[in-house]
Amino acid sequence: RQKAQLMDEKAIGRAITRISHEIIERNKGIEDVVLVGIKTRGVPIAARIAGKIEQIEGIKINTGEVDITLYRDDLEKINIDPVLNGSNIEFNINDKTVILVDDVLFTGRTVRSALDAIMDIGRPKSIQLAVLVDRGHRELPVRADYVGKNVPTSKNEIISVKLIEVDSEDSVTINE
Ligand code: 3GP
Ligand code: 5GP
Ligand code: MG
Repeated sequence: RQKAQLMDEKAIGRAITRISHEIIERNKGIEDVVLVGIKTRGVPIAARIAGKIEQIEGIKINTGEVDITLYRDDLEKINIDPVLNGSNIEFNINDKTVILVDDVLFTGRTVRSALDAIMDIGRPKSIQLAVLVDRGHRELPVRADYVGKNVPTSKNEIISVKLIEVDSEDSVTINE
């Protein structure tokens, strides 16, 4: 059951623009910054941030992806670790600031697994996290450095993130 729309196309666009500016500001430029999107919807969000940063700074930013599946039978249950299915990072991440990008941050388990995947590949200078929606309920000491929108949820609510690249529309809604 759909309850309310939290973000429309314009709001998502503005959040991505703001996050892009924040990334540039916090890192004093983007010379050493690379992006890694977490599949599925973290990937188009990373691509949009890369496009926006290129628009602002005139520099192309390397963008890769990791594919992590969470086996969660029950939203309320703490579950086994997420599984890394693969990654596509075709550039050097040593001494880079790697910014992980995902659509929704919930327990933090997917991000923890993505951190493992990144550290297997190389030794970044630092790793930061950008998410479109932070819905709370962390089960690990994980926080996002860049947040599109903080959405307090109950555990049985679900945030639906739709992106044009995947779902042919841009919207964030809260469902029950
Ligand atoms: P995503 O691949 O774009 O992140 O996990 C498959 C999809 O199910 C996810 O899309 C996500 O949007 C949606 N989803 C909704 N609630 C959850 C949840 O609690 N865990 C996971 N892993 N996915 C969820
Ligand atoms: P976590 O590992 O932090 O529990 O969950 C993060 C991953 O699960 C994200 O990749 C995200 O896509 C998905 N996820 C968790 N909760 C939700 C939700 O309410 N809505 C959507 N769309 N995805 C969710
Ligand atoms: Mg996701």
